[in-house]
Amino acid sequence: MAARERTFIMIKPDGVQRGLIGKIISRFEEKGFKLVAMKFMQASNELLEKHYADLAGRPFFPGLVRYMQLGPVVPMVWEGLNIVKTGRDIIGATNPMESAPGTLRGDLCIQVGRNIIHGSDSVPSAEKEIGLWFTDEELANYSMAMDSWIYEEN
Ligand code: DAT
Ligand code: MG
Repeated sequence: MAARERTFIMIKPDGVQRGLIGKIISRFEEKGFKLVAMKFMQASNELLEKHYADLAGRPFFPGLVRYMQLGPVVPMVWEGLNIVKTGRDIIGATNPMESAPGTLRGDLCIQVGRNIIHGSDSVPSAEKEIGLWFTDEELANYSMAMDSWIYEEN
């Protein structure tokens, strides 16, 4: 059976403006992960301050919150086996100058303050972030017909 681990992935305003929504979503879709929820929205200051609360003391924090409000974002919930770690691997290192080629950041952006995408860094942060951006009713409950071709049967 498919694992139920979930992660919070968000296309940032630069990813939206640069026309990368489809390409980014395709990477997760083609891998075999399941889309559970998605929105297209302008994020508020309050929501972003909660989302990045652990970085509140950092010098780049005000600029980060400003950047995340430059335009709409695409918050999403994705599900699959080991998805938190695998999602981070697909995204690449925080600073695109250190992100490996083949990762989204390694291939599609150049600077840390315009790094196009967010992904949760642990299962507890994924749970916190999913709760901040989505209500329980917004998380779709369905099974993917392809699952038995993606996951080994138990
Ligand atoms: P990640 O997004 O890889 O989880 P993070 O949680 O440490 O990285 O930081 C959140 C975002 O803050 C990151 O995507 C870009 C910004 N950021 C992090 N470190 C930064 C720095 N040294 N200068 C400017 N922006 C930074
Ligand atoms: Mg982070």
